[in-house]
Amino acid sequence: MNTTVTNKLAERLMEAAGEPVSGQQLADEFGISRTSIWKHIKDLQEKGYEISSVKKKGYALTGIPDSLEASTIQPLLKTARYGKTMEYVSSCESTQIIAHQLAQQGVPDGTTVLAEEQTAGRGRMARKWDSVHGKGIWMSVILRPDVPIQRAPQFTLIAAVAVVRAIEEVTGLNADIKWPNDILLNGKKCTGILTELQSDADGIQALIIGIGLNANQGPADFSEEVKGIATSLKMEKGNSVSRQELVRAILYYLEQYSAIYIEEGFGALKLMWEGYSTTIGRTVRARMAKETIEGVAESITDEGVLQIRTKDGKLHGIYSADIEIKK
Ligand code: BT5
Repeated sequence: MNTTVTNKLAERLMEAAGEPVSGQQLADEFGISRTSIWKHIKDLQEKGYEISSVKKKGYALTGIPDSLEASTIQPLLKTARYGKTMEYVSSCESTQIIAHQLAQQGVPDGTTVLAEEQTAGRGRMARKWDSVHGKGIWMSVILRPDVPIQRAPQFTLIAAVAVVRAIEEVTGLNADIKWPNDILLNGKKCTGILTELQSDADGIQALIIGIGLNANQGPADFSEEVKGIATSLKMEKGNSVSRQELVRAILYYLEQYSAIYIEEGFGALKLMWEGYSTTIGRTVRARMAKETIEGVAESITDEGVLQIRTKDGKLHGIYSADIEIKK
């Protein structure tokens, strides 16, 4: 069976928004027989699409499977480029690995990799990322911004704002950003962001923005290690959320905010970032590779650098750290 046709058929029925489309019309549009259309419909039903066949009127889509396959997400997209090229796998070690390989093959800006499950999902500094099957959003977006390398780390901040906006829009939940890469709900982590870089003498070749979002896990879905510090949107909201809508919204805001950042710099998005941040104004402990400091997180610069004032009155510019909020 030609899976491209099956996916296109799914898209076509989604666009019809529940209205029946006749088998003959579909056959004409796709240039195949009505029997072939029927076979593709059967295939979609086996994949979990709910399609009713309405007498004399045709096929109507009444439900889509809870999957991150391109065919379920692409019809929803409101982006110009992001997500237009999508790679979906049921299981992989890490979507970052796949994205790095694709980036080297020259895929376009905005190419997105999605997985139902990761067997070796990773965080910063080779930490593990819990990525249970079918309940979270494990995605990597390949960006090809024309900016100097020094401006790469701020994409983590941009992505954080995009994810918080998406969570707000789709679920109504108000999440907070803990600088630089954590998104929290009621103080617990629901999303982590990992920005990796491919560069050469000419500058950035690709940025791989990895987003791990806990959507529909229950407490038992987390490993012992993260149980006490992690949460999911479902756990906070009390009901399941649409992963497809979330991916749609994340890609939308990521495209919007990246464009602003590339054109105008972080300053243009700083106010919004600060509005969502739980870090500014708090006493924090910042653990870095070589030292740990404690002080008040006063502000963030236009370069995305966190400014911490220690008790001795000194101001420290922090580029990356693990932040513990004290009060
Ligand atoms: C991060 O690292 O928060 C970045 C996570 C990025 C994950 C995405 S998923 C798609 C893409 N593919 C990948 O392989 N990775 C990216 P960091 O700040 O270092 O935080 C890691 C820490 O978060 C761990 O040491 C745990 O304490 C905690 N953690 C692990 N899994 C978690 C989960 N599912 N939810 C909340 N916290 C978790």
